[in-house]
Formats: sequence, C-alpha cells, structure tokens
Amino acid sequence: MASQIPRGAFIVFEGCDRSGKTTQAKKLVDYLNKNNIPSQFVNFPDRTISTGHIIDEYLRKKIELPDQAAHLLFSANRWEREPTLTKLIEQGITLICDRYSFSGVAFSAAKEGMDISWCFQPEKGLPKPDAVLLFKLNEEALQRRKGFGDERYEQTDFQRKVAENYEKLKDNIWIDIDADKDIDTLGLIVKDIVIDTIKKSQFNPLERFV
Ligand code: NYM
Repeated sequence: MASQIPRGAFIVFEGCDRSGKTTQAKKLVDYLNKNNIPSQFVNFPDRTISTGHIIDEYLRKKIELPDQAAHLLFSANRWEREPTLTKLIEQGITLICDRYSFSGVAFSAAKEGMDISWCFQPEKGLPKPDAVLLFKLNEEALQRRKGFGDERYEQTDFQRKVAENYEKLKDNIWIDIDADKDIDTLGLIVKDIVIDTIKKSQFNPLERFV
C-alpha cells in the first residue's frame, strides 16, 4: 500500500512593523533545517518578482496609486507566488512566511474608506495557513525599539489601526505571541509552537481561503 507523503506546514508570522517577526522567522528556518526538518523562509511582499517591483516603488513612495490598486497588487503578488508555494508544501517543505494575506487586509483596511470584507475578497482561493503567529508589542515596548524607517505606513498611528484590524481577523488558527522578550527566549517559544504545528498538519490536506 502506498504510504502518504507528509506535506510541509504553512506557518505565517504577522505583526506590526518592528515586532521582531522577520528575525524570528529566519532564525527558525535555520534551526529547522539543521534538525532535518526541510523548511524555507518566504516573505510578502516579494519585491523580487514582477508585481513586487511596482510594490517596492509604491512602498518607497516613488509612485502613487489609488488605495484599491495598491491593495490588488499586494494580492496579485501572492497569487504570482502561489503555484511555487503550493508545490513546495506538497513536496514536504515547511514554509515560514513573513507576512501574508492578513497583512494585506490589516494594512489596506487601516486606510480611510477601505472596507475590510472588500479587502479580503481577492485572497479567496489562496492557501490557508496551518497557524498564524501574531507578534504583539505594547506601545511602550514598541517605542523602546529603533524608530520606524521612511517607508509608507511606518507611523505609530497607522500601526495602531493595523493592530486593531489584526484583532478583527483572528480565528482558531491564530496564536498571540508576546514579543517583548529577548531574541533567544522568544525563539524557544516560537520553536515549540511551530514544531507542534508541523506534526499536527502533516497528514491534513492544505486548506484554501473561502
Ligand atoms: N504590506 C504587506 C501591505 O500593505 N500589504 C500586504 O499585503 C503586505 C504583505 O508592506 N509595512 C505592508 C506591510 C509593511 C510593508 O513589508 C512592507 P516588509 O515586511 O517591511 O517588507
């Protein structure tokens, strides 16, 4: 009897800018690969692919776009990578994904006149993660970190709205992470959650957003 090949897990790290999730995602992928759990770091927006070039210009304020057009570009950026991501997961590679559809919705819907359910529509059909780790920092802790850069959205007021939107998107696959910890302590917490998720999802079919 043919045995089923375990699939990789699809795990998303979300949070406001400066919450430390990128550092943790990269560290974790190193750890998993060293421990013979094949995994790959992916991030959105992916500025290296066609749609990502325009997004990069938009984020660096080199071009202006209507909010709706910008939103759809971020979504198109995920759709551009979707075939590759699905293939990797099917091949048994765990993906640790730094930002995904939830960033798309939380950031766009933080803008005046952008409806949260409208924002979610173009995400329908994309792979649904097995777990979403939400890196949370209270405002005091966020102030203690290095200042924001010059990119679009990097202001405290805007980030506050993004944090409120994340709360509206949560369901049973979300796990809150108190990110106000040193890198190694946080790393241990994240590692345990991720390993548990990999074990639980390996024989479950990959779901899609509906
Ligand atoms: N961002 C990210 C969006 O506005 N929509 C999206 O769909 C995604 C994935 O891009 N401030 C925003 C959040 C960030 C910015 O991300 C760039 P990063 O992780 O700093 O490269």
